[in-house]
Amino acid sequence: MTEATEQPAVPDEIPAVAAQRPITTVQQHILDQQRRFPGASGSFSWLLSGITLTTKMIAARVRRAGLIDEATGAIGATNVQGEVQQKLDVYANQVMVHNLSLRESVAVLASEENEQPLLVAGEDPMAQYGIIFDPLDGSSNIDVGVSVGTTFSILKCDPGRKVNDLSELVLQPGTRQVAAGYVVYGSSVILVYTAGNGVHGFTLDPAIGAYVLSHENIRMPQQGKYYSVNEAYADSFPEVYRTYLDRLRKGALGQKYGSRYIGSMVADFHRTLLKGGVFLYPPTAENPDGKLRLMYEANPVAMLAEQAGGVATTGDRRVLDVMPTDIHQRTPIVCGGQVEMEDFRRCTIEAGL
Ligand code: P6P
Repeated sequence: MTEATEQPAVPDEIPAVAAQRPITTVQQHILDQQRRFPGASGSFSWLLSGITLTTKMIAARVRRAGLIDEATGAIGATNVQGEVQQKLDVYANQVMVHNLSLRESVAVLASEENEQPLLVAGEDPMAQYGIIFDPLDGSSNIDVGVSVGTTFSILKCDPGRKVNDLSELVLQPGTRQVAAGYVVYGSSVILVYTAGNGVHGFTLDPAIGAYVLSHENIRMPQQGKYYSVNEAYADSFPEVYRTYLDRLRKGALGQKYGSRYIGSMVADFHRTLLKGGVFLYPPTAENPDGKLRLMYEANPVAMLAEQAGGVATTGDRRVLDVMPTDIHQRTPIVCGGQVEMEDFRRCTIEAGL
């Protein structure tokens, strides 16, 4: 029988807490994940480092909103969406495009802030990914200190494919996402991502400037306590939504739900992901197709929800199955735990939808 090898003693100079709780950074986590996929190159982790670097730069500026002129207020222009651009919208978009363009595996970038996608591949054979993102979602909340976020969706694409319009390279259903995630700039800065193997959260440790694993393998609770919707538009919601919300308020699911609505999708979804419940943005009179964008808001959120055991629909079908026709197209979304979403499905059936 071989001599059991002595476990090497933990060197004295490592503080006890470090020995008890090893730090896992997001880069380490990605590399560990990639080891599960033979043949996966390190290009994905290098690509993701472009996103983590960008969001650290955004976080640094969000944290100083109110102290520096560059971080608050509007620039006096509107973006392709016709929305007033905040200074931080422009900054966040510039750093996201710059940092990701330097990653040789990136072929195409599509941003909420740019009408058309950007081809950044050049002739590099390594270029295989398209990244669709909202550099700063909910930016109108910055001046009042409310959480904002960055969202991203990563697809494989072939920059060599002859297309009439660059959008064709990334107009793929959400089921084709190879990864998706967000960063919420809230009471702490948290990166949440999935590469199809569960959902994992990393908190930015300002002491060391690194995203450290803090929420491994997040599971959305089967049932929560809150619904999250902008009730100001309730009169114009389709009837099935009003019926559903009424059921939640009156205890039809075994408890009377409370309401939480921050008005920043990333923050409202992050709470739903961790605590359960349901987040919804229904069709309204002002936005008959819903307000949220399919490619860089609904799809990332839907992939995360499903990977965490939740459900995400457009109201009548799975978000991830929608075949997009425009990178900025909108969609209604209902996204939550199994219990809430089963009841919503039942309401749609009873409504004959
Ligand atoms: P409303 C922020 O502007 C945003 O795009 C999402 O982050 C958020 O969920 C939604 O719009 C809020 O819209 O109409 O409720 O103000």
